[in-house]
Amino acid sequence: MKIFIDGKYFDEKTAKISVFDHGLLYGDGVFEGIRAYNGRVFKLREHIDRLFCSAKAILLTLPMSREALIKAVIDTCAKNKLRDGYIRLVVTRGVGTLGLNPNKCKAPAVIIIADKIQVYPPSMYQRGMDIVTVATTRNLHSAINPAIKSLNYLNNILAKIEANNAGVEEAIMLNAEGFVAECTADNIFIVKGNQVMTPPLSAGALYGITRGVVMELARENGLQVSEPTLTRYDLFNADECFLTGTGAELIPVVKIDGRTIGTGKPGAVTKDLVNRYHALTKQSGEP
Ligand code: PXG
Repeated sequence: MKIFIDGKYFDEKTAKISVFDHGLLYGDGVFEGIRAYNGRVFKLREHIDRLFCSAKAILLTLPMSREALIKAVIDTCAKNKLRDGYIRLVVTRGVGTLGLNPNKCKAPAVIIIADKIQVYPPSMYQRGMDIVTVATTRNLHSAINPAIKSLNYLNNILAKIEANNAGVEEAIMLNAEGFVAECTADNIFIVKGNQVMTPPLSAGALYGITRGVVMELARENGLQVSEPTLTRYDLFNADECFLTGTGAELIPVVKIDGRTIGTGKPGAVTKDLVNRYHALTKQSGEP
């Protein structure tokens, strides 16, 4: 495997960053998780745009232009002959001193890893997931804004551990007001009649790329799409529920906090959106 670090390619064993990198010392940095399908990188420009937005929010000036980053991602896939897989693009604050001050960091580090990912077992896509709400809430907008895809994922990791301790794979995270925000690495949707709903960004959801694609697919299919504030009650009483994310793609949810959702099987709207999503990933993306 060839890994891109600051314009050079390294083997897996020699791809290393400094112990003084503030990405490691403080989680000071931003990242993207991107997928390639059929030799094309899916929604690459959208991911690069979100990376720039995350970087801007943490006052990190990216050392490469949008076009150069796009080219680096595509080149890293090509070097690894990766036609279907997962790309992790990381930008850290770079090497600095012991001490928080980011001004002591000389230059941000850009890392690109092109590999494979399997977030959930295939049987879970067939049967649907069982998920739970956990105690750890999404960050406040006034703390680390939850829209920033930063290297500081400990909040979500804690929520994931709580889900695992409850014997399930994914957690619903509420915001500080008790409204549904999203899951630890996925956005959440419910279906009620011909309405498809997902929490708004103001509720603490990440501006998910897959979320946006699925909203568009649902609209094209004549469904009503909205972003209301949702409570657990709304989830429990939905006809269908599913999660979206670059890693997970689109996965049905059939049980939440012990309540069976709809018929307890992946619903018709969800299955249709899954098919449409797969059809789209096969036909689009950067060459
Ligand atoms: N919410 C959070 C908190 C995320 O981290 C999503 C929603 C879905 O967003 P996208 O843009 O991917 O539709 C994410 C994305 C991993 C992994 O390594 C995590 C994500 C994506 C890909 C891989 O587990 N998180």
